[in-house]
Amino acid sequence: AATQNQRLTIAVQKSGRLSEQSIKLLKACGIKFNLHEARLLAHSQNQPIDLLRVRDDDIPGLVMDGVVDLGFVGENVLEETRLERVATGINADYKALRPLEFGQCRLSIAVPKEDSYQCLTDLNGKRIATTYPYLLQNYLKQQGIQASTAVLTGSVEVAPRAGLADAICDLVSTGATLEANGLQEKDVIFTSQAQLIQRPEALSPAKQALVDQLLPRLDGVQLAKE
Ligand code: PRT
Ligand code: ZN
Repeated sequence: AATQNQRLTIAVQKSGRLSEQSIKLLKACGIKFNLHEARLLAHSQNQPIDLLRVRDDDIPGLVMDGVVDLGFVGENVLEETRLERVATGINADYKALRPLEFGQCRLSIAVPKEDSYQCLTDLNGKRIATTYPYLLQNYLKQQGIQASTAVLTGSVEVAPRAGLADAICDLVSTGATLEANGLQEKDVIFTSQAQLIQRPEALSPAKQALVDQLLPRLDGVQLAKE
């Protein structure tokens, strides 16, 4: 495990919306990687740093469990994992190091365009399809709404048409997917961007020194982009 390893282990999404910019940011910080292979682990050529390339959903848990030292992940996935772990009594601690300037999106409730939806209370007794049941139920509870959920890990936007749910709660960036599926965005329940997070327990002095060197570089790269 990373905890015994003297190399700093960083989890990044293997292939998806956050992969390219996570790697690009690390490269801009001067860490060299060769990523041509379909390997799980990629060693840096110039630093004692390894990249672990996994599904984004696995990254918060790997960091919270200390299996890896750092992780690049969307706040939506991070907060969903945290809420799920808190609800099931599993350690959900982590250190937030930096918000990152990519992966921006929002988690929103949307309903079919022809729906007579006026306000959130119209969702009482309804079923909402989502990939984020903890974030959704947390929000509904705060708002005093009782609605059930249908958990789907993909194709959430087709659930109303398929008769599986009355509404959806899904990630939105441009809104094109909602539009293409005859849905309209009603309530934004969570706004998200990518984050760099660290495991809760202290790192070895050598690894901490690497992180202390990485963060100012990362700040410099992000500042330069503004
Ligand atoms: O395979 P793996 O599990 O690693 O990847 P994944 O398919 O679960 O995730 P991926 O790569 O789609 O997204 C990774 C992260 O990118 C998300 O967790 C968010 O933090 C962030 N992100 C930013 C988005 C979007 N924007 C986004 N638009 N994630 C998903 N979408 C989807 C959304 O679910 C919907 O299907 O894009 C569609 C809506 O986009 P618009 O532009 O049509 O509104
Ligand atoms: Zn995922």
